[in-house]
Amino acid sequence: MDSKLALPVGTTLDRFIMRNQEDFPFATGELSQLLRDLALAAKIVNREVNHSGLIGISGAYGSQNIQGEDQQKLDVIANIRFIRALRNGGEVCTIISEEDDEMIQTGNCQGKYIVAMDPLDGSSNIDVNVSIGTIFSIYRRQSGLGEDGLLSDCLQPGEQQVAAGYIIYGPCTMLVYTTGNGVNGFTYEPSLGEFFLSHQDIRIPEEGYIYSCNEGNYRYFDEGTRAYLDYCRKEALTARYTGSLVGDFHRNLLKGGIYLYPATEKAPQGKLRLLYECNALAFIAEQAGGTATNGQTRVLEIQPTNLHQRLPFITGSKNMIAKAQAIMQG
Ligand code: AHM
Ligand code: MG
Repeated sequence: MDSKLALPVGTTLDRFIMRNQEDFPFATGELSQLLRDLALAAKIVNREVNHSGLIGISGAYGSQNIQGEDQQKLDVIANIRFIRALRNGGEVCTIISEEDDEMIQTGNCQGKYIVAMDPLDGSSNIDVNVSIGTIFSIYRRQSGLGEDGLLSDCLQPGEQQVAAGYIIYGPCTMLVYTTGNGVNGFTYEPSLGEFFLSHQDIRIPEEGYIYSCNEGNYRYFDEGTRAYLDYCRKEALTARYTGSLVGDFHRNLLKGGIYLYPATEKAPQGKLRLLYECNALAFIAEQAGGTATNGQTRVLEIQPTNLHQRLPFITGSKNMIAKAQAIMQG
């Protein structure tokens, strides 16, 4: 008999979440349920993403989000799907989303959790069939139960995250997440409708050879950033950049590398958002043995002051980032 036939089918995400919950004797199961709600929304969005070209939902929606960027139809759909799943789940009192100007109150005033999300990141890549992703952060509310969540519940520094993750819709769909106890990756098996554990305890190599940066902005970067990019070219590192943060981050996580989106003359605060994109990826990077900084400060220590705050973002392999910082600081 072919030995592959005898392989077990593997650990489903549900079982994995349940098993981890058993390690915490007083866990009530609410966070587990919340993770399952996110996984359900991910399956639905995965279906929409896969069919988008066929059912007329790729392309622009005709409106702009708070950042003044054109919303794609799938951005809007993904936002609705995730909000609906979290509202129905009941564990979350307040959601903040890259696609919404204000906090979204779910009406679940007994919900202990806050979710920050970018429902569909890399949206400029939707129409051209390049990987896109969902990014999420989960925080415990600080305010008392029984009321809507407060702005202060949403403006917690990243080190307060209780869980964070992303879903990458690529050649296959994966969900990668951490609850502060290492990073695990699950691959979606569409014929069974399940995520299966495929990448256990992911560790980012300390050294790497890939750098991911939009070098088209070279002339708008400061001198330190230009010096670092000159170094990458001199050392003939491998340049890999798709314009989808989740895809670029995921590659570097598995292979070793550095992702940087520095401040530019056009975007002096940087482009990426602290609450919807950077905190989650910083938490995952650190949990996998990597680092994340805005150039001066560890990302997870930054105290947010507004919901849509941006920052320069550098993340990836520990030694590569140390080298980058040394060069950037001259
Ligand atoms: P989005 O949230 O509107 O999709 O923007 C975020 C994206 C990231 O996925 C990506 O790394 C970056 O913006 C690409 O920006 P640029 O096209 O300036 O290189
Ligand atoms: Mg985004």
